[in-house]
Amino acid sequence: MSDSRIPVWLDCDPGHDDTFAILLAAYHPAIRILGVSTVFGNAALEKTTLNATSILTAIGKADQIPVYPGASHALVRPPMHAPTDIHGETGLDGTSLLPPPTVPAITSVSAIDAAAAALKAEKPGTAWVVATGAFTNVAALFTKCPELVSHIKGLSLMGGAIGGGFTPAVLGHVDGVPRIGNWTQFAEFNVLADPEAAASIFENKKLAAKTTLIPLDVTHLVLTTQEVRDLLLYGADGGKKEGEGKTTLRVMLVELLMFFAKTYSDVFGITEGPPLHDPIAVAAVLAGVGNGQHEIPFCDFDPSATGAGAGQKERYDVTVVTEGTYEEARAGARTGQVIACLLPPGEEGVTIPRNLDIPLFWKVLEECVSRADATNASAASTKEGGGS
Ligand SMILES: [Ca+2]
Repeated sequence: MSDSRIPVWLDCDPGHDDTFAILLAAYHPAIRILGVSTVFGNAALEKTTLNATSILTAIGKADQIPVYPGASHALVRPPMHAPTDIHGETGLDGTSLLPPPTVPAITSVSAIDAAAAALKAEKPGTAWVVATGAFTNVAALFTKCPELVSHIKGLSLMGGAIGGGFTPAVLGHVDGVPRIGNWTQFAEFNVLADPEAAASIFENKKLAAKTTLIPLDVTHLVLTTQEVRDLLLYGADGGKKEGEGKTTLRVMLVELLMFFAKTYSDVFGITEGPPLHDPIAVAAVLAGVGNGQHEIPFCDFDPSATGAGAGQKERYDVTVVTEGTYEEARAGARTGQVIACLLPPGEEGVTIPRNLDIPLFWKVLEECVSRADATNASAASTKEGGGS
């Protein structure tokens, strides 16, 4: 029987929200994760790599999903790491329940070569690359192996901020100044961390036509409210069923979210609950599941358009501001800003959804936590049964 699941390579920089991207990619029944590569970002590369292996251990997948350390700095810039008030000293502060990794990262082959080999082993037009950190590894992958552009099915990126009322999301204020970016007034972290990498992806028109960009304008619609945190902590039935809810994994996940909640409230003034960016980029690969429908429907048209433009698919020409240093960006330059221009109807370009089915997204994510709980429980009982 052929495996109809979607093959996915996940590049990330864990990171609180990367944790949920890994969980969704590892446990969604329609996704077959090929491997994980890591990149600098939320913390230095050694830390994001350690975090990736710890997360896979926590969800019972360490022996099945290989982790490869990738780039420790941008293509042409020094490394830029998130300040410790965003993700903490480790890049993943806020819980003591993260286990030490049982399987180390693989360093005998480079992340780029491992990703290329894994993707080429899949049938043409099937595999996705998802990136939820700086786009350094992804840009290097398609530069080294340009033939992969026609081979893959798609590229899904979490990054950028559009602004201008692209969605109704609140993007926040810092020091009383409204902003579209989460790192500077204009730039989102993953793009600013390596603007040249982002630019090289969007300049490649064949690749751009296969790319879905999930900007802050969309992720800030997906807030981890108290209700969502309760769902993740107690499960879909509120923990009423014997032996369900509040497992170590669930407590750990919610502790990570709570750390993020405080950050978003303290730094960005978003008090309803923190946005959960990265798993949305994983959810976007589920196009084509179930008779061509999204498992989690995304809206890639302007819902407010009426008349002839109503329901018209939107595709964008995307450019990135690469002028300026990180320091100049901090001082107000537009470095790392993403500029999206709507293309005429029917032209190919980057897909930038404006919304998704958010309650369904949370339901699907919780189901993945449930599956991870079952895997962990089964591993624990095997251990007990084996007497070792
Ligand atoms: Ca990330």
